[in-house]
Amino acid sequence: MKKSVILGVATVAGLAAGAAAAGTVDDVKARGKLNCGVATGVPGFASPDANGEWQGFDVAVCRAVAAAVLDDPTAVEFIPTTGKTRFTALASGEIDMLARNTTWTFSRDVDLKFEFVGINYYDGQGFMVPKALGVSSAKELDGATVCIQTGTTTELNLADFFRINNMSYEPVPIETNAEAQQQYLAGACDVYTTDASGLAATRATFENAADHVILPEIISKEPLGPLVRHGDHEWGDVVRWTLNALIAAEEMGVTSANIDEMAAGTDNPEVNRLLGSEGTLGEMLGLDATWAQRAIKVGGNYGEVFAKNIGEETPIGLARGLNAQWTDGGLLYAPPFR
Ligand SMILES: N[C@@H](CCC(=O)N[C@@H](CS)C(=O)NCC(=O)O)C(=O)O
Repeated sequence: MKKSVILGVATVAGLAAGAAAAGTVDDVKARGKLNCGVATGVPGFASPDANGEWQGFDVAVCRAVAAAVLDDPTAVEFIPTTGKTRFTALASGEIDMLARNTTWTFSRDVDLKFEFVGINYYDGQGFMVPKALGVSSAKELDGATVCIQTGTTTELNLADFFRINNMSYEPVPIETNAEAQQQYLAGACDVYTTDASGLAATRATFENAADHVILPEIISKEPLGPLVRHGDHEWGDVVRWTLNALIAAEEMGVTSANIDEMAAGTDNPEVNRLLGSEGTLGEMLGLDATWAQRAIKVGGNYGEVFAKNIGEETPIGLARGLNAQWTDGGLLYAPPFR
């Protein structure tokens, strides 16, 4: 008798945990808003424009998910997070997902219990120095003072790099990219190190960008991507396949210019499944047939989002590089829509 009571309690507890863990899609729908964690400000990736509207490459992922789930790309509460606060914000449920220059690592997955749903930018850590310092390689940085954002992989890679090369450095710990920029320009540190994309974004805002050089060494792998909490697979699937939809759309030639025409039906069955004129992929995801269409319409396919926010025609000027489609020699490779 006692045993069955205990079992009963355990089962209910298990179910309750399952229900709570599986509820983010429903929570977002009930709230009518997606709580999306972003950076405090990295131009091109996530920053508010002159009208206070969040813009950027990471912001675009939040808006695409809101469009897919809520049919409204503006139904997003953007929650700025620092390197230190981002994981607590996600673990506590303050945010539904994090889309913020965040590197997929073993310990963030296994120990912190987050699920990276994909990679939206393949990056690596670099160094920026004032030209006047006369340094041309990171191996010449022995004894340098280094501005470094706390709670990041950057901090750890820096320690590894200097150790491997038998060099010493003095860290100048900072909390946000804005603070790093300010400290670096004020000469509080000789070097600013972060993800190379972040260096390009930061340098683009300098009055005299040409006075600063990004050194040739890339000392780490920084696969950046959106993440959710472990345990809620339905929600993980929604975010994962929304990102994949943007990537696949580029590969399949679906653009913001032709999407309405293609949505009516094409002679490519995978395009039809992606855009919902064939098959039931939306239903499988707990959404409707046109979820991916809405996600793609917000800012276009992955390539359009890249070009508009951080690409070579923008002040940030990033080349596609590793972030080209696999068909162009890059690493972007969305699994099949079938
Ligand atoms: N990718 C690294 C570093 C991420 C990071 O915090 N980068 C800085 C420099 S670009 C940043 O995004 N700052 C945003 C902010 O301060 O708002 C990580 O995941 O730990």
